[in-house]
Amino acid sequence: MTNKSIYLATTLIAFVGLMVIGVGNLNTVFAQGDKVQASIVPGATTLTDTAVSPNPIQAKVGQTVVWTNDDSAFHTVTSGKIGAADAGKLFDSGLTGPTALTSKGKTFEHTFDTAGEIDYHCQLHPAMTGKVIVT
Ligand SMILES: [Cu+2]
Repeated sequence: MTNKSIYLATTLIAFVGLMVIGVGNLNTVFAQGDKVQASIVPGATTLTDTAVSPNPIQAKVGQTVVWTNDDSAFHTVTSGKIGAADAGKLFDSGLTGPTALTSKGKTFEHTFDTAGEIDYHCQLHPAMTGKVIVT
């Protein structure tokens, strides 16, 4: 390899690298506009279908719903109806781990890839129910 070809190869690698970084950032920018916010409201433990606002949550295919726990109690966002065989299969913030909504300010998010009406509930307070309508 000549010095010139090494120089060209290095320049090409650097250019491709910058392109990859650029496209990655672009995706991040667009993704931020594709988030739908929902709040687990203060006092949610005593509420039913008003425990999460808004209810239902409206989202478009490909959008990400972000649930924020604005209550002082621990909650879950668990797909399906309580006790259903498929409960928690699509999404579940869970009872443990990094996505668990253990305290105020914690968030959980899920991206909806297909249209439909998806029920969800809280495992700790089964009266808390909600729905996501994806169009
Ligand atoms: Cu709860």
